[in-house]
Amino acid sequence: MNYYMKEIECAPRHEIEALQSFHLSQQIRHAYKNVAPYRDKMNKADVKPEDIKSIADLKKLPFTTKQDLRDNYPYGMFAVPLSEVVRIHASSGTTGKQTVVGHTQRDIDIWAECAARSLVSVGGSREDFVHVSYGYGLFTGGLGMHYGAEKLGAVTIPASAGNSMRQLEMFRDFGSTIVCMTPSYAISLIELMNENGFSKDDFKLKSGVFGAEPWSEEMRREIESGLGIKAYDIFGLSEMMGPSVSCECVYQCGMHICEDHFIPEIIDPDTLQPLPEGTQGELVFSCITKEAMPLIRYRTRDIATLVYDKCECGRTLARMLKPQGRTDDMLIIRGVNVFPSQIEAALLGFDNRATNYLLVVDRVNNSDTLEVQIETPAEIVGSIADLQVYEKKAKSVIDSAIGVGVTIKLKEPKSLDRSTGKAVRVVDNRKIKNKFGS
Ligand code: DLL
Repeated sequence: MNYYMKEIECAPRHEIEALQSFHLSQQIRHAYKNVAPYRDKMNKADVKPEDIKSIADLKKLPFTTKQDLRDNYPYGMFAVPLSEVVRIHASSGTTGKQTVVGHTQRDIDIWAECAARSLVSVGGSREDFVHVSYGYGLFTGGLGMHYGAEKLGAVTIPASAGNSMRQLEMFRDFGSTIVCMTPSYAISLIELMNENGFSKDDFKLKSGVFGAEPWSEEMRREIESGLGIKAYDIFGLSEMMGPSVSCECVYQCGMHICEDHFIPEIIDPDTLQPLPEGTQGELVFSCITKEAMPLIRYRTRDIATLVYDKCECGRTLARMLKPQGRTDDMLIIRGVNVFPSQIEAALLGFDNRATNYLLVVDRVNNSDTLEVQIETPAEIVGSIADLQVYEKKAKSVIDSAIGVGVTIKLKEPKSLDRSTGKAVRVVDNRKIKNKFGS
């Protein structure tokens, strides 16, 4: 088994915790001294930096939310003078005002090291050709994996997202071995390969790190068979760093968190109380080595589970199991909580070709409706009887998976949008109506 930093990745738990306690107490002093919003919050909670001596004291600290970052837009959460900042990234702002994140040179170096660690944990080495098809720019996917691949010493291919035929030609001509992209973009590329006579045997690809959006085990199987690779999950958020906060290893049983830089917690999003190991809840992170923008108990809104037992790969770093989605993506349909990822799993379990789908939520006569739009498989387009059977079967598997009755709308083949980045899977018309007060 190869590791990028074995001494950390396989350290005994007590050593990891001692390191975290040390960095946490330093970080709290740094944040209290240099970031007014943290100082104000801690004063209000009657906590002083001296009270935080170890990770056991973490629960004394107030939470930080995306709203705090928005309230202090753009630079109010920075802990260093702007002359120390070498890079800025920003979240897309699709759910409100965008949030800005700064990095010092040391922050960038640590990020690159975490990304190199991820690539090694999926079997990468300096012999690899790392093809980066995440978008480059304020989005962290492209530059994050780019710096990691260079740090590793691999051949880095900064393809960025889009221009999809060219991506396939580059896979073939440049000998790409590891790909980095969103899972939904991988699905679009597989479709394009099949339409244009490319075979997975034309490529030397062996693995890929896919993240930036939730994706199911069923989707993993489609990507693995379509590209002839092992597909690994990678997680991160721009507020903390970007990709490589955590990444799977070759055992594909949860993403190892870079715990020397990030302390994870799981809380109940209603009571805000920490939940025990193995319980699903909201993921909270504290960034304990970030210089430019420390994040203390940041509520990610992602729903996940933490496990701490030693992995078969030898790593002792805590793992987060595949995030189910975000609390703000969860749909409440006639009082029932539904995650889009549950529908994806049921749909692909029924028909593995149904990788492009759209959920349209509405309110009709004061009752919620959920329409699942699926592209009709080309083979059954001409047969009304086959279409009816297909629709009925799709409805029955989804209804029983989520416990709510849905409507199926079969769409023309290729009529739904294809994604090069994060796919839009849900259109919630209720939100639009509510905005206007109805
Ligand atoms: O998506 C960073 C990233 C880039 C991660 C490339 C992995 C690969 P943001 O745009 O700030 O950053 O979005 C962060 O995306 O809170 C999750 O809701 C979601 N997310 C990221 N990775 C995963 C994943 C990047 N592997 C938000 N599974 C996070 C599920 C993910 N959701």
